[in-house]
Amino acid sequence: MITLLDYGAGNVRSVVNAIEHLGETVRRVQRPEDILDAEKLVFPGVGAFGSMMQMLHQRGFVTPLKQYLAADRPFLGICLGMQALFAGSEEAPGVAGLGVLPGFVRRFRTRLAVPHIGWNGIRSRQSSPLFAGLSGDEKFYFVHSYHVCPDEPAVALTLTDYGAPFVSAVQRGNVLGTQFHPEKSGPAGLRMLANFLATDAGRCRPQRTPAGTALAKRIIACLDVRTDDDGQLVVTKGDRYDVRQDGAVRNLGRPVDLARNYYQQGADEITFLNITGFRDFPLQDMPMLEVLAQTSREVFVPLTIGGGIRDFTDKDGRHYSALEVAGAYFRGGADKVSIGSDAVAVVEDFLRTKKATGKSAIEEIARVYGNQAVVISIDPRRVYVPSPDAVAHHVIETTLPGPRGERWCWYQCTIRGGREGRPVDAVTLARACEGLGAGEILLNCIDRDGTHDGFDIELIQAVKSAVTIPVIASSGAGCVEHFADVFTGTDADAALAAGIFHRGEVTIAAVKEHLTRKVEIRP
Ligand code: 1PR
Repeated sequence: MITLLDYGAGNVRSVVNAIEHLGETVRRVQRPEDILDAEKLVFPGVGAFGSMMQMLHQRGFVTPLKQYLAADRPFLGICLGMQALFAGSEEAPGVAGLGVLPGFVRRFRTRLAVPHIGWNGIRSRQSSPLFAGLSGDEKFYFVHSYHVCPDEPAVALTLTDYGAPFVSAVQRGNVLGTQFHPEKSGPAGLRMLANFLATDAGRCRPQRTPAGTALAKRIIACLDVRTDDDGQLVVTKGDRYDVRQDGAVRNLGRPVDLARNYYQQGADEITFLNITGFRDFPLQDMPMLEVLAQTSREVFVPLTIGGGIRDFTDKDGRHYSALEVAGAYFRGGADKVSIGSDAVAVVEDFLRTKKATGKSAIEEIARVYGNQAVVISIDPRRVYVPSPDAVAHHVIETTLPGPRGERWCWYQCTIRGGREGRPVDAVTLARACEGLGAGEILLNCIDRDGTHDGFDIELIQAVKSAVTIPVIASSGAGCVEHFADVFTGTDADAALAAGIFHRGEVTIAAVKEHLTRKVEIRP
């Protein structure tokens, strides 16, 4: 029996799912005494350092937790749950941590993007029960802006490089902590969790210790989901966003089955887009929440869900905020939500008024769940113009001239699944959303969607060079070479594809094999 310290701040479902998947039962701490009764305690910190400590105090958990840790009983802190062990954090000046390990938590000082999001490696510094069965070449999923700086070098269990080395796991006796999320780190993460759960795990080192580690470029499988004409929830796929063939919605499979298959093939992330979310309200579309719940029981990599994340008033006059919709998705097992049409409306308002209201979906969700949880899905379409100053938008020079030989174009944002063009360009939208608190851009391209012509390199590089947050290149992948092209031709952080995976034309494993030794990837 594993005891889970859940102080009610958010989604710890994926940790529960991972532990149950490994055959253990989970009991949640209800009362302070439950901490001292634990055989093994897992503490997946969620949210921000200050609010975490406040809630631990309010619920009377601090004293028993310190007693438990002082007695050197088995403990695994994950992310913020590891940071809590230290004296305090720059994230919450003046708030004391548990102070069990000497040292402090500091924000990354690097020219690289912060938060540090994605799959990175570890370099072991000592032996540990966590390492049984690891080769040392594995990558684990990170998402954080702060990292621990222990005063005692001996507690550093692993280092990871991001601009400079930082301590990515700690160990003192039976007290262990990881900055990365084992529950979201695929088979390697499950292995590490299983090692913690095992009663007889001896200490060892991974087979090798790499000289350095690097953040991987991510390969993402995207599932566009909607109900077909028979009312079944299916994965569909558009051709330049037209999902109908001979009048019927294309049906390429069942969402949970495909997601499981992509996880097994090595997808670094899975994205679900509820493509009719703009007209149906997701909280009345419970099958989508069920898809998410089922997927998160079997798929241990980050899950993003989008479609219909906006304020909504139902027919009885009940108002739901975008934050409530997002909250339902996070509780259902999502790690990130993606906002499409509503982001365009927010940015149009922002450009008109030059003021952030603090109340937009982007700002509110980022405030409560963190910037890294907010993805902006952009659906742009190329518009050719005769000269760079023909429109008041971000115009780029193109190597693919237009029908009248135009050498210039801009990328018009659309809403409602490409049905309506709006007077804002993709570069401006991405930059504004970053300013409002978005953590990542999912950059589609209607002209390329479903074409197999390759990613729109010009669009991707224009957006990537305008923001510091990660950009996911999407639309047009037709073969493994296109993934190498997008990673060598742009600074995209991830590449997403749909049609070629759904039709079995290319597997994720084949993409990774092609990228090996050309691009840093998760093996
Ligand atoms: O506007 O917040 O409700 O979100 C709706 C979401 O649904 C948006 O993220 C929007 O991109 C998506 N969406 C709406 N209509 C469609 C459609 O296809 N008719 N799908 C749609 C967009 C685009 C990609 C696709 C890639 C890769 N899908 O995600 O997966 O283009 O495809 P490929 O590899 O086959 O080329 P809101």
